[in-house]
Amino acid sequence: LYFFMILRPPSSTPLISSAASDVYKRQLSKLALVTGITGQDGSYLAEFLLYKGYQVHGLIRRSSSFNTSRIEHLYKDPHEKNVNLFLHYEDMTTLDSVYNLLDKIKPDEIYNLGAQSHVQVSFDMPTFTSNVNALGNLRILEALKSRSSNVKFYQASSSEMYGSSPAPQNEETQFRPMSPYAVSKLHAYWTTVNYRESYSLFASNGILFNHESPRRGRTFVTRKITSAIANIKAGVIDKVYLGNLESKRDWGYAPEYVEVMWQILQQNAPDDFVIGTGESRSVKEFVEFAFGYAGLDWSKHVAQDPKYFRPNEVNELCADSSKSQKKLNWAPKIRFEEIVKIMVDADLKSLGLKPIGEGREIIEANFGEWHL
Ligand code: NAP
Ligand code: F7E
Repeated sequence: LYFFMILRPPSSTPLISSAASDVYKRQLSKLALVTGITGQDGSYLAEFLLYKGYQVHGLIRRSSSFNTSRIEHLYKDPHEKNVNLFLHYEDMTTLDSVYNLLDKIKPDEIYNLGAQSHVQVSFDMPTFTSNVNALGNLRILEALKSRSSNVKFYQASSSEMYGSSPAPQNEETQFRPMSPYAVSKLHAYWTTVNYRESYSLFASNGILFNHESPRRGRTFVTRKITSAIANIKAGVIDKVYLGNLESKRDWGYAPEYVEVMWQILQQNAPDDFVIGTGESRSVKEFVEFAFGYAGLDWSKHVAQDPKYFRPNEVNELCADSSKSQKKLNWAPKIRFEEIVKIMVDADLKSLGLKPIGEGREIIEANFGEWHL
């Protein structure tokens, strides 16, 4: 992928041709712009939208090492026929080309997933986190406002915004953020609401609770655990060091959550929706179940290191998704134990080890078509 990008550097000759919007529209039903396309959710969303017949434009940031591994399988040389995925260099901290891109691409839908998404890192890099997460959202909405556009806008809001508010949390629950990440996401949440109400933009928030997958970044706790299990099985490491094992999270399966992002933008009116499974488990429960599934005794391999404790911790998140169930007819298919099995199996397989096997069956039984 980088090979093609280097041949046609976006700054001088973007993957867009000069007759851009006409060329882009072609016979495709819709056109989407996705920030954060190289992330866990962005990569699944791109896959889902391409399956739905969309032309997808993704923003990727310049990096001296590859950051596109999650979308390599979707990318084609733009010189080929029937190319429906286009990438543009951009950074959420500037969004220099956002006006230009809106004019050229004329997207029907924008999914704003680009973020510094690591809560602990946000304590170390608070101003950067706000610049990307809070001001990045504002930069896009300002551009949309000035174009009096009909574009539908999705903001990736987070259950972290609830912070210390007692579980279960729904759309009416008070926000009490406990990290710079949560504060930055709250800024973006309210900006989205404010621009909807002030300028009649179609702008919606998905307040998503934690969602995981084999594509989850390895520094988030679930993937850190499942990846460590595979490495322990392979004899590469003997121990994994974690922080707080008592906090509880509502863990769902990421591919299901990108489907609902799309659904939120297919509503007749913009609105805000909580999405989660309604089941909250502790980090310790995740550890116990994952190690048990792989046939390992967790107490021999898990240790704690104070460096993974946060200055402030969200104790329990658990979604009350009744509004989404009613209005979007949405209910989660994949539950806690199934997610763990899918992730452990995928990490075993990636190291050339034999998966236990149930993970594949769970995906086949619940998905088809776009997510196999
Ligand atoms: P992720 O894997 O960390 O992906 C974040 C994406 O944002 C990556 O593509 C990353 O690019 C991009 N990005 C970061 N900084 C950027 C910058 N300065 N300019 C341009 N792009 C930048 O996150 P995710 O789990 O897919 O989550 C997607 C969105 O949902 C995020 O906004 C996150 O905060 C939010 N969210 C996630 C969850 C969850 O449980 N996963 C729950 C609620 C809300 P690189 O690949 O180059 O780093
Ligand atoms: O932590 C504890 C940690 O980093 C989960 C992001 O996608 O979801 C995610 O944020 C819990 C916390 O996710 C380690 O203290 C223990 O209580 O996997 P995490 P998160 O902070 O919940 C929300 C909804 C988002 O929006 C975010 O973008 O696990 N924990 N030991 C640890 N966490 C990490 N990362 N590493 C540890 O070693």
